[in-house]
Amino acid sequence: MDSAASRGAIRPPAGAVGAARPGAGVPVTVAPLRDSVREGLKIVVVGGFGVGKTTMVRSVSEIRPLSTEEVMTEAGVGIDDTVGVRGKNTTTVAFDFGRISLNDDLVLYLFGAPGQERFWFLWDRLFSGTLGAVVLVDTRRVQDSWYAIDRLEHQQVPFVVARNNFGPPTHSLAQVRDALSLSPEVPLVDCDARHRESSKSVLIELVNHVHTLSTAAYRAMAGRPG
Ligand SMILES: Nc1nc2c(ncn2[C@@H]2O[C@H](COP(=O)(O)OP(=O)(O)OP(=O)(O)O)[C@@H](O)[C@H]2O)c(=O)[nH]1
Ligand SMILES: [Mg+2]
Repeated sequence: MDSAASRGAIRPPAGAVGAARPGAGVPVTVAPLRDSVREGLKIVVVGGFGVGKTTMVRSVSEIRPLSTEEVMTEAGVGIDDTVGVRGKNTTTVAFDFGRISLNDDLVLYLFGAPGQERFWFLWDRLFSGTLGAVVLVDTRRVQDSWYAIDRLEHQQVPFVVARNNFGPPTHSLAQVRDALSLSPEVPLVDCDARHRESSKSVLIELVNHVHTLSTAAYRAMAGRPG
C-alpha cells in the first residue's frame, strides 16, 4: 500500500495500445490485465444525479469502461429527476466499471454509482469491500450529494469530496465544506471529471487519505497497552 499511496504511483500500464473511444475525445487504452497482478482495490464514485460520475470513470479508466447508460424517455417523466441537468438524456441504471493499474501487482477497480434516487438502494451493496469513495458534488445542486455523504459516514467508508466544476466556481471551497457539513479531516478538492489528469489527482487524494487513516489507526493500535 505504501508505494501505491505515493504521488505519481498511478500510471498507464506498459505496452498499452491506444484506441480512441467514440464520442469521448479522451484516448482510452486497451490493456489486458497483467499476469503479475495480485491484488485489486475497489473504489466507488458516488454523488447525486448528473454530477459527472460516469464521466469520471470514463476519463480515468485504462480500459473501455463498462457502463449501463440508458436513455431517459418520456416514460420517466415525473420519476427521473432532471431538474438542474438540462440536456442530459441518459442515466446510469446499474453502475460504471473501469480499471487503473497502480503497479505490477496492484490494480484499482472503479465503480461509478447510479445517481438517481430510485437506484440508491444499490449503493450500500456497491460500498461493500471498498477501499474508499469519491463523492462528486455539483455546487448548483449541493443537496443532491448529502445522501451519499450520509451513507458513507454510516458505513464508515473513507471518502474524499470533489467539486466537479460545470463552470467558473461560484463559491469558495470553505463555503462548500460548510454547506456539506464536512469534518475538517475529509479532503475537499476541485476537479473536472472530463479530464484524465484531474480525475487521477482526485483518486490520488483518496488513496493518500486512506493511507493517512490506516497509518493513524495502526499507530493507535501499536501504542495501545497490552
Ligand atoms: N461542463 C462540464 N460538464 C460535465 C462535467 N462532468 C460531466 N459533465 C457533463 O455532465 C453530464 C452528466 O454527466 P454523467 O457523467 O452522465 O453524470 P452521472 O453522475 O454519471 O449521472 P447519473 O449516473 O445519471 O447520475 C454529461 O453530459 C457530461 O458530459 C464537467 O466537469 N464539466
Ligand atoms: Mg452515471
